Formats: sequence, structure tokens, C-alpha cells
Amino acid sequence: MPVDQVVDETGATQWQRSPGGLVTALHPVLASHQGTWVGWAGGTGEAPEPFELDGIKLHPVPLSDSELERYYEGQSNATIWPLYHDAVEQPQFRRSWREAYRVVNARFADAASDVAAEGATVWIQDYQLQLVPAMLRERRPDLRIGFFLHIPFPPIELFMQMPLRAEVLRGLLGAELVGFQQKLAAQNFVRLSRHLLGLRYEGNTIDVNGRKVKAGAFPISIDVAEIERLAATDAVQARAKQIRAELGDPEKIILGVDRLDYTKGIELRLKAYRELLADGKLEAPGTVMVQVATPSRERIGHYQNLRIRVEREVGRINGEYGLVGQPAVHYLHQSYSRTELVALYCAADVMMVTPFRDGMNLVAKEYVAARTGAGGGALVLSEFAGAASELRQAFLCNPHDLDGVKDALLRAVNVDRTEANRRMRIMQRHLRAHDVSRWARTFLSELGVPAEETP
Ligand code: GDG
Repeated sequence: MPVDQVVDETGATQWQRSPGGLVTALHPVLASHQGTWVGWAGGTGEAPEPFELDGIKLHPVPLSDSELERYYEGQSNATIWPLYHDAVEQPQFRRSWREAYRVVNARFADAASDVAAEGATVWIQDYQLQLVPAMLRERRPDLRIGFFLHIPFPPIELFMQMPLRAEVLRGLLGAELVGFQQKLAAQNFVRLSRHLLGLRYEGNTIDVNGRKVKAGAFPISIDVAEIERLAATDAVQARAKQIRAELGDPEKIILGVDRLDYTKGIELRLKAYRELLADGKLEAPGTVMVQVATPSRERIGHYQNLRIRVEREVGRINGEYGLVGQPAVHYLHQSYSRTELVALYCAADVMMVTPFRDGMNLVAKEYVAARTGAGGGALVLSEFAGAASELRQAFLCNPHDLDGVKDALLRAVNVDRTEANRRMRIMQRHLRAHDVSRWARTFLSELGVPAEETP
């Protein structure tokens, strides 16, 4: 759920809305239509009672300790997440995880079925809930059901590895509209329906025993106006200057901001930087790298191994190229406020976004939006991030080709200001016309929601 629990001055626990594009986009629609957000509130054991916050109703669904382990960390994040990201890490398959996935998906379907009014629209989000569309349709045939997948949808050969494959596909086909970040993902899905279930399709419309299911690409975006506004505040500008000063006023700051996830190519980006230092093409402390790696899914083995590898690489770079009081890489395994992130975007000359596979990647879009005022700035972007289809003026690279990444980084570091501004302006114009409200509006109207009821 888009809320965090905070303790106020009196020591009482309160709910607070957490920032984020999805909630910003959906909040107005939910608030004006007595909408309910059904979700997991975090934590295990009994769920909090339903409550209202800022005009929207929140309906928490509980998870037990063992479901957290089997459904969330297991089936969602150790089976589906790696499988859907090109198996960058080996997906793990366990029967007990699958069962927990079914049980929890059914619980979400029950909850949605309980709160939805007659003929209501239900929009289900992401890979943790792929069985819900069909489960909900069975319970409530009167509802209008949409589904959006935030992560990639894999090619047939990979999807076919999953023991739960037919159930997941039938689950998704319970929706009237299944949305993806990319056209290719929608095509994978449509072809898979024929391959696995023998269903016929025309264009992107699948015939499920006489019922039409549409698939389509709806690239998600950010709240551009909010980032632009934040970046323009005196506080953020002052903080950006201060960050530069604290880093020793280097000529160039290279930034990475990611959840510490093996899909994001953090280790690769550090290697590219190290080799450029070794080649003498970059030098520290004239150039400094800052890597924010927000803690994520810390109980899962893949993530624990990644942390060890990344931290070893950071230690190696600083050992070889740092000076007393002047590390070559500042590595921050911490979470930051939104304002601090935007200040970092404003302070950075080069942003590196180098995932091996990423549904979209909002950090790339946030960096571009944050550069509106200050000018300059260069984005190094992996061709395997969904964002690469839109941000064509970035320094694009193939993350599987280390020399290519080094080359893109070097070009970004050395780009002149006029060229940097030209590239940024084109991307900024694109983002302003394609913000997260437009994403939500486009999806909902394709689902058949009347225009006056969309954001
Ligand atoms: C999934 C898909 C798709 C990061 N660290 C902090 C923080 N963040 C914020 C960023 C950005 C968001 O988290 C991360 O979004 P991404 O898109 O980069 O990546 P995923 O988390 O993997 O998201 C992805 C996305 O869903 C949306 O559909 O784009 O492909 O994998 O907004 O700014 N925010 C704060 N502190 C941090 O330390 N406040």
C-alpha cells in the first residue's frame, strides 16, 4: 500500500502517504470515485483495520510469516522476478512457494470482491498478483478488470520453464486488458496464449472462449511536474551545491541510484569506472562516483551475494584509486528522502542507468526531469531498460558489452554543454507530454472507463 507507518511527537503510530508516481497518478481517480486501494501494508500477522487517508480508502490484506517467505520472497521474488528478467540470476522453483502464491492471490481476489461496488473497475498491479484477474472474474463477473505488469514479460522459451505457467497465463487472461511496459512484451504474451493454450488472436486481441482480451503497451512514467518543482526549490539547489562541495568539488560527478538488485547492473557500472581509471581515461578525485544502493529484499540469497560482490568492487576501487579523505566511489547502502535524491540528480554531471533488463526504469526519467533548471547533465542508459525506447538522446549502451559501457560513459563525461543541453531538452519535452497521469488515463480509457472518470 502507498503508505508508511510513522510515529508522531506524542509517540502514537500514524499512517502517512508515501511518495511515488503510481499513487500520485491514481490518487485523484480514487478520491473522486470513493475508490479503495487493496494492498499489503507491510509486516506480518493480523492486518490493520481498513482506514481512510487523504480521501481514499485503504484496505489492508494480511500476510503471515511463512507467506512472506514463500509467497513474497519465494515465488514472487526468487521465481518470477529472475525468470521475467531474462533469468539474469537462476530462477528457483519450489512447490510450497507456488501453493502460497495461490493462497495469497485468492485472498486478494476475495478482498477486492468484497469492496468493489456493482460494475466497478478493478485495476490489478504487477507480478505478485497474476492469478487475481481470473480469480476475481470468477467471483464477480460484473466487474471491469484491468491488469498492468510493471516488469518485463519474457519470451515464450523462458516463460515455459515456470511450473505454474498455465495457471499464471489463465490468471492474466481473466482481465479484459493486460498492459505491459513494452510492445515486445505484449507480443510475447499474445504469442504465448496461442503456444500454451492454443488460443486464437487477431492483432493484440486474444479470443478466450468467445471473450475478448486485449494486450497492449502502456509505458509508465513519473510525476514530471513534481520533480521539476522540487528541483527548482532553493532548498534542493542549495543542497545540490553542498553535495558537490562535500565531495571535494570534483570536475565530474557520476551518479547511480538503484535498489540493490542484480538486474540493475551496479557491479558492471563500477567495473566500467574502474577500468577507465586504470586506462588513465578518467582520474580520481577529479572524477567521483556516487552509488546509492537502496536496501532491498535482504533475506533472499541472490541479493545477499550481490551485496558482497558490489561491496568488494567498491573496496577494490577505493583501495586502488582513493586518497585519504577522498574516496573514488561513495557507496551508500541507505534509503534517502525524495528531496535528497533530487538534489543528487541536480548535483550529478552523469547519471548511469545500466540494467541488464528493466521494465521501464523511473530513475532515468527522474534524472532527466530534474535537469530542467540547471541545464547540462548526461544520461548513460542501457538498451535493455524500457526507458530506452523513449529516451533516445541518452548515451545508449549494451550492458553485456563492458567496452561499450566504458565508451558510453566516457562520451557522457566529455560531452560539451551545448550538446548535453540539446539532448536533455528533447527528452524533457517528451517526458512533459508523457507523464504518469497520461499513462493512467490511457490505460483506463482503453479499458473502457469513461473519460470523465479518468485522471
Ligand atoms: C519496478 C520495475 C519500473 C530508489 N531509491 C530510493 C527511492 N527510489 C525510487 C526511485 C524511483 C523508484 O524508487 C525505483 O523505480 P525504478 O523504475 O527505477 O525501479 P523498480 O523499483 O525496480 O521498479 C521498473 C517500475 O516498477 C515502475 O513501473 O520502472 O522497471 O522494475 O522512483 O526514485 N526513493 C526514495 N528513497 C530512496 O532511497 N524516496
